[in-house]
Amino acid sequence: MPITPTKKIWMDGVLVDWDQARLHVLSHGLHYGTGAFEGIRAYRTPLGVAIFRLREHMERLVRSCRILMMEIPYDVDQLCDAALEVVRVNELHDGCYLRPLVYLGYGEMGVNPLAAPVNVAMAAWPWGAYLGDEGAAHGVRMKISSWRRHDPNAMPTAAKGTGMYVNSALAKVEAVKAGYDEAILLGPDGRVSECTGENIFVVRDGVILTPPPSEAGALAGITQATVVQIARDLGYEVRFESLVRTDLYLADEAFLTGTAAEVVPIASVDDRAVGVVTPGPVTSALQSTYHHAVRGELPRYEEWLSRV
Ligand code: PPE
Repeated sequence: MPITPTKKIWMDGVLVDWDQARLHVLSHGLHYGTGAFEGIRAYRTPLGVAIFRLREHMERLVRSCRILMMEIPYDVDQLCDAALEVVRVNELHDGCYLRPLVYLGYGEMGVNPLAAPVNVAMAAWPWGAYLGDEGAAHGVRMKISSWRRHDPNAMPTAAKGTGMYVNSALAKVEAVKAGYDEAILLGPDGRVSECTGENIFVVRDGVILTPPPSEAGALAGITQATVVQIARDLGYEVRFESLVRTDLYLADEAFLTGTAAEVVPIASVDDRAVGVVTPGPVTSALQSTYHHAVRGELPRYEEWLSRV
């Protein structure tokens, strides 16, 4: 998806012009995928633009870096302040997507990362529907990938590490080239893990099921956790449960969740239609409640917003 340039990018504590946000071609992270990132959204609310679940995202960034043994020279409060500043200086009053990135910079070559500098950058720009407006409204066509998700002893699946996204890109390209919108990856044990940039849910007999992230080798999605809470508040039963591919084929409804994607209904998996209408009633209720919560229209979820 194209990027719409804004004015300033925060780099190691300094706001630099968008076009000047450059780094050396021998930066460690570019060669070895040694970095961690977040994807965060801000939305226009009746009381001004607000970042959704900012602190939870920055806490996950810090956890990712702990796993990767990269010491961030900022604490969670400073990272949150930087994010608020980036939205403010770029005057993104209608909302935006934020991309904090921690990466090993220039100065060391060779796999051993320990002496490389840890750099931090944060950019924000307006970003539309990740899987398209049509997908968000009428559902996406999914394909189970021939690529497996990482074995947690090969790649730390709890970390949102930059290098791990080679696996996502391989699966995404395979799905798109075959005419689908998005891929579903199975874990090394054959159970459903997640998608290339989203978690997955199914609805069966009125119960909402989603794979438990750590067992499934999936990222513990903040949108997944948000939707679980919203669903329980709406009175649905929600269970974290392992799924196999036929659970997807036989689901009454299925949907994806992610910061960039938001809540997106699944129309089909491997050319088998999911349910009778897309979106189904449960998906619709969750999609609509999420839409209102992130936009500050539901007082119950006010604590999830950080006003800029
Ligand atoms: N799994 C993966 C692999 C993933 O990348 C994401 C977020 C999720 C699950 C959902 O996590 P959360 O956003 O906390 O609900 N993917 C981010 C990056 C997408 C990209 O293409 O870049 C995102 O949604 O911002």
